[in-house]
Amino acid sequence: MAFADARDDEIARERLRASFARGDLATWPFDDAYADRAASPAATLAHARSVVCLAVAYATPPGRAQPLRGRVSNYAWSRDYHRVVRALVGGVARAIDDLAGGTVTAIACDTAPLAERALAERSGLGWIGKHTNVIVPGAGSFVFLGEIVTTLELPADGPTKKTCGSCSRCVSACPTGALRGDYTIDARRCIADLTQRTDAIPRDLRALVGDWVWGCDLCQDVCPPTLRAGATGGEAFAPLDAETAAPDLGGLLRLRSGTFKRRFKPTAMGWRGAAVLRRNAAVALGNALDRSAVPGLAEAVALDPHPLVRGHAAWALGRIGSPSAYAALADALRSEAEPSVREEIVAALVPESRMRPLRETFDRRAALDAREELG
Ligand code: B12
Ligand code: SF4
Ligand code: SF4
Repeated sequence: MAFADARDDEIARERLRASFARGDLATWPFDDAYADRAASPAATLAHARSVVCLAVAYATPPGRAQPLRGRVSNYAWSRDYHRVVRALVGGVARAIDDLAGGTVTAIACDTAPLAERALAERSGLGWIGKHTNVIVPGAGSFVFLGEIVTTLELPADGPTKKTCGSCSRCVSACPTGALRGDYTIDARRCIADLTQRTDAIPRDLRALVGDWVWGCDLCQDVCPPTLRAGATGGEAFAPLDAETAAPDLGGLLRLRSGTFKRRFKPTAMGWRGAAVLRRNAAVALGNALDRSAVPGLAEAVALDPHPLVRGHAAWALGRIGSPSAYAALADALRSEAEPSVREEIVAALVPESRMRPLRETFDRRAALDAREELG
């Protein structure tokens, strides 16, 4: 726990604005007005004077890659952290209110428009690493942040002098090149973002998602202060069960609302719905390059009720590329009516390397036609 004063933070505002202007957070509804609010604790609580910053360690022993099973980030395999952290932070806030004899606090964790990392850094709770997560000395970066904004004046702590120094292990470990190494991230390339967006995962990034079906821990798994800290998370952050921590990909591809509500709704994986998880299973199965996945993917491309899932199953079949995968794609093309899925099926049947000469022929033909037309 550490204290910051509640003044507007010009530096955080400019960093947020710059990142939105670059389009780094284009999959989020963030704009300059959001940056203004996030940099100003008084927007969370009028007449705010101080912010109590808390870090709650959540690392439990990491999962291992297993054949035909998806990987889930450490933060998402337990009961939804929002409830756990809000209960903890709310308890401290209530104690402060009781002492003050009235409501002098407002709490935040993740969902409030508040620059939580900037506050953690300013209070000295930790420093922002090149993977853009706050690293708490002794606890590492697998920590959730929570804040109590208060009208009370509390003695402010100063920022820590610790830094990443010349280390850049996280930047090298990131499979999608999302981390620039200058403490900024192109979140559009981050697997944590790709696995929770509700539209299509850009085709050129799907192979880089690997076996992750929710979130990603790779940049933190190699971070020296985080490694040194080890599994510091309490029982509340242990996986709900083995299947939630490493779902069988075939089963996840067939996930329907009953199992979704029971298994995933209580976790932080529950907020985007079952179709997003089925889509992620399709991508992970494509990346497994295992022909035993073809029957399940063939069923999904033909029968899944959601076009997003049918489209990504088509991609996965094309990536596996066996004769039975191509047969399933050809069958699906005969019956598919949705244009976006038809486009995915065609792209899967005719990979980019084979499309290029076709396109060039087409472009040459179009150029000749245009020349003829011009006389
Ligand atoms: C949107 C969001 C995401 C997006 C974008 C992440 C991002 N890095 O911006 C996505 C979906 C990718 C994401 C992923 C994750 N997230 Co998230 N996310 C958020 C959310 C809601 C907003 C973050 C935001 O405003 N981003 C915009 C950027 C510009 O703001 P910022 O991250 O605060 O940026 C600071 C740094 O980038 C730095 N900075 C920027 N430019 C520069 C330049 C220089 C020179 C320097 C020194 C610094 C610097 O200063 C900025 C201002 O404070 C916050 C909650 C909140 N309200 O803050 C949680 C939050 C940041 N996420 C959290 C977590 C746990 C994660 C994941 C670890 C989950 C996972 N394993 O999949 C990953 C981590 C991926 C990563 N490398 O960041 C925690 C982070 C805890 C921590 N220790 O830092 C938060 C704080 C939620 C919480 N209350 O615990 N997340
Ligand atoms: S969470 Fe994964 S994809 Fe995102 S920045 Fe870290 S290593 Fe890269
Ligand atoms: S891996 Fe190295 S550079 Fe990246 S955040 Fe950790 S200490 Fe900093």
